[in-house]
Amino acid sequence: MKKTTKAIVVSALSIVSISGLAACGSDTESADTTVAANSTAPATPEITVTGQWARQSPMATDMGAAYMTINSNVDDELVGAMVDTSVAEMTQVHETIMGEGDSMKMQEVKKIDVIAGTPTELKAGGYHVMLMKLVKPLELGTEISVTLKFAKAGDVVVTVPILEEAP
Ligand SMILES: [Cu+2]
Repeated sequence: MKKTTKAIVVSALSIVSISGLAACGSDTESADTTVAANSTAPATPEITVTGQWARQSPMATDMGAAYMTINSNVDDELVGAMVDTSVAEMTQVHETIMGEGDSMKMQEVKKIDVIAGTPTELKAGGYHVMLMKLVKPLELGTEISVTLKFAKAGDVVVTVPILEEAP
């Protein structure tokens, strides 16, 4: 009986060390990721979004931005975003980049890579979901529904609260 117990302990340890190696290799060579992906059955793409919020929009602007942290169990791509036309007429995925001198500017991005197991942050000064031509101001204490479009996971609908500052 004791021998059996030991054998189980040893195999459990070897599993830990193998997964440890895979984790080290995954951010160096993409070949390692491919090996890891092939060694198990393909996982169903699953997206988890946390910390989502959109800034209360001042009356003077017709633009707003939504921020969040995206987690995925497989490598995926955020390829677009949508809100209902009762909220904003146009929605784009943007990144904020440094312009000339200290100026900041924003540009649309075709996609954001979402790496399995690595949180992808959409935050002020970086990536964000841009709400353009707001139909009405984003009012503190209300919520909007944002549809995120992923290459593999498809549409993911997120309820986004309107806040003054990041939660
Ligand atoms: Cu923007």
